[in-house]
Amino acid sequence: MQVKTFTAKDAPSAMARVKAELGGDAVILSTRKCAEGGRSWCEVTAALDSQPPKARPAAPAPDEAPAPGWGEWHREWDQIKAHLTALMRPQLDLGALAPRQRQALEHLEGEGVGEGAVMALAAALRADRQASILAPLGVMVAAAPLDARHWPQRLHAVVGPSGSGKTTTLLRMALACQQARPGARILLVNADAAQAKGRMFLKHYAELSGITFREAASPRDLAGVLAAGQKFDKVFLDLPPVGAGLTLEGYLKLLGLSERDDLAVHLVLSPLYASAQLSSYLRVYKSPKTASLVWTKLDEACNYGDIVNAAYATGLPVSALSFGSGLRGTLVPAKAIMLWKLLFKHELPQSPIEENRGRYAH
Ligand SMILES: Nc1nc2c(ncn2[C@@H]2O[C@H](COP(=O)(O)OP(=O)(O)OP(=O)(O)O)[C@@H](O)[C@H]2O)c(=O)[nH]1
Ligand SMILES: [Mg+2]
Repeated sequence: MQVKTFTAKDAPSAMARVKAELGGDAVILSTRKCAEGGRSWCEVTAALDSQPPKARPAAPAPDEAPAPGWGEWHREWDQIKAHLTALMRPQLDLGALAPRQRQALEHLEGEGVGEGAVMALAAALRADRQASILAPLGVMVAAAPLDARHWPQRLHAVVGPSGSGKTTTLLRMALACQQARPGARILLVNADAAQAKGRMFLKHYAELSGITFREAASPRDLAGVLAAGQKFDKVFLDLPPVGAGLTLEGYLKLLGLSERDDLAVHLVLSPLYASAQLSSYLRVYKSPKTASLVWTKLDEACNYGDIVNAAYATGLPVSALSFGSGLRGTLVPAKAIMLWKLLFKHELPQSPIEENRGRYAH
């Protein structure tokens, strides 16, 4: 992430410098008119995502990580945490921050970012009044774009709540892989036997695209399909929502997948859930194998604070963003700059397909 301040005689000239140096993808963080000794000028601070972030977010401290299991005490613990945060809030001297840092934090709060994450960001900013909000935010919310370089695993599974967009995400992942690696042998496996619609959908598009499709109705079937699928370069696995009273960790054990080191599990979520619901999903679906978060239905959301909340609670990077129900041009590998545009400008990622450009901006 490059953050740079540009100075020019007026705002249009400063913006022209931003565009010339950082290009059209730059996000404007602040614009300031300055005057001194009869001289006036304009300062524009802009950011550009130049490289994937080097540092993965630090693993959350044990007391921040979602606890395994499910029960009444989770709700109580959430309430205790909320009270503690409310008590700590007055200690958080936002006045010690630079105005633009404070504005950025207030914007994030309005966006639905929870108090825990806001306080952690404020604490990081207090150390440096010059620092851009994107510095601590980039550490808290990492992007690991869903491509072969970042995700070399052979087996990719999607998990998540019912209707979150798992099946459509999986199919778009398989199609993107086919496009990126023509000739690659790809296997699509449906292990969600209860969902006739999703199964037919996957089967239909797999056949149309020349991708091999298999079904597995039980853990035994799945073991057989995966064993027989050794010759495939990439295997994409559609898993059903985890049943009541179970956690993903337990469910993966049941399926014989918990020890596989060629497996990456992507948790598919949308920012449309209430915050208690999101916390409960994160508890259920955080497991040693959960490797990334895929955000869907961004086109239907009115704010995006949950992207920060989920990253803060789990320490997981965001791998892909989905912003439409169609199959083409609606799922993109996540980049940090796309997250900042969502959070600060409500701007959806641009579709890679020319004819869709601009359709989704709001
Ligand atoms: N607007 C919008 N709709 C989406 C997006 N992603 C998926 N959908 C739609 O959401 C609905 C559910 O998607 P699925 O992929 O079937 O979700 P699922 O998680 O597999 O659902 P179950 O298998 O029933 O648990 C479908 O109508 C999709 O077209 C998105 O990014 N934006
Ligand atoms: Mg499905």
